[in-house]
Amino acid sequence: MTTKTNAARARPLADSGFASDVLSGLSARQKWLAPKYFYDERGSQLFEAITELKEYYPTRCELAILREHKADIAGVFGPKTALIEFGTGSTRKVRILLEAAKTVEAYVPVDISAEMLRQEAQQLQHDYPRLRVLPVAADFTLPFRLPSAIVGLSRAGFFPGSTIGNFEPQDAAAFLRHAGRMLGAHATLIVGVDLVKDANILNAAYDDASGVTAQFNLNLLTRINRELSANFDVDAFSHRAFYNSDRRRIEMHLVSGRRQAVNIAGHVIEFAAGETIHTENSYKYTIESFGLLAQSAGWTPIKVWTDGLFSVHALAKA
Ligand code: AVJ
Repeated sequence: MTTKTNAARARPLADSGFASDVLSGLSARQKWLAPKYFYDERGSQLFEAITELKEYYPTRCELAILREHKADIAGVFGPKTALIEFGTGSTRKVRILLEAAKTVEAYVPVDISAEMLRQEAQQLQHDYPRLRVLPVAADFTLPFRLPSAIVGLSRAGFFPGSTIGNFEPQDAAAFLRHAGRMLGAHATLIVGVDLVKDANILNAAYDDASGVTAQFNLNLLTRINRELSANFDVDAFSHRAFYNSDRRRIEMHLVSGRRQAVNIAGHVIEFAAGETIHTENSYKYTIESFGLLAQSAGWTPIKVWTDGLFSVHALAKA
């Protein structure tokens, strides 16, 4: 047995998924990496900084829509409701709904990052002593077991942030179907969705003047260097983001500034000058196109709140 095999065996399971995803993505003809890997500690901090940029409107718009319409949004929940949030980073958004949603008796934040989840749940429980806060550490895209303490409550889902934009449209439909199965009959679902708009606004939001989004994108290479003992020369790559209007998506890439070879976990990956790694898609919808997608996945659009830039949809089981 070689030393390399031993090293690979010795890695904790959680890392081996990252290593094999990176190696398979960088072995494809169009090199690519999954955007979920942006969010190590530094990446999460950089994303927070993105949400404060003047060019990055989605977070600000969604918060304003939630604040302005919280009573209306809470109005779609049943009389005794368990609110299940898919992929809770922070509880900042759900807190706005909880202020208005007096019929919510239990809150189930679901997130893969167990430590952040525990802290957020504990703080929320402290602030809402009468709410049953029941965190579930799980990958929200896969089936998970709901806490037995919510039996007898009607169920509503919450999926803010336009995270759904990271999925290919067919995967977004598959996710909505999965959420429908998890929530059961008569459920409702509140989803935040970024809208198609002028390409200049979109391009600025993903290529800000101060370069924070560039740092966020490039941090993926720093993370690979650290966690997979790779040797990317991060300065030899640059950030590229543009709106692909045919596919209604922002694409983010990392562009190799020169021909180069990189070692990653004992493998060699070669780059031509100008070759890119496709690191993210952020799909944009119209109110209508998202409604159709939801319908194709077993949901009926019942209400939508928008400021023209961003939208919050209420869906009910078809
Ligand atoms: C967290 C997926 C909603 O697509 O706008 C922000 C991620 N990427 N700037 C988005 C992101 C670059 C963000 N989502």
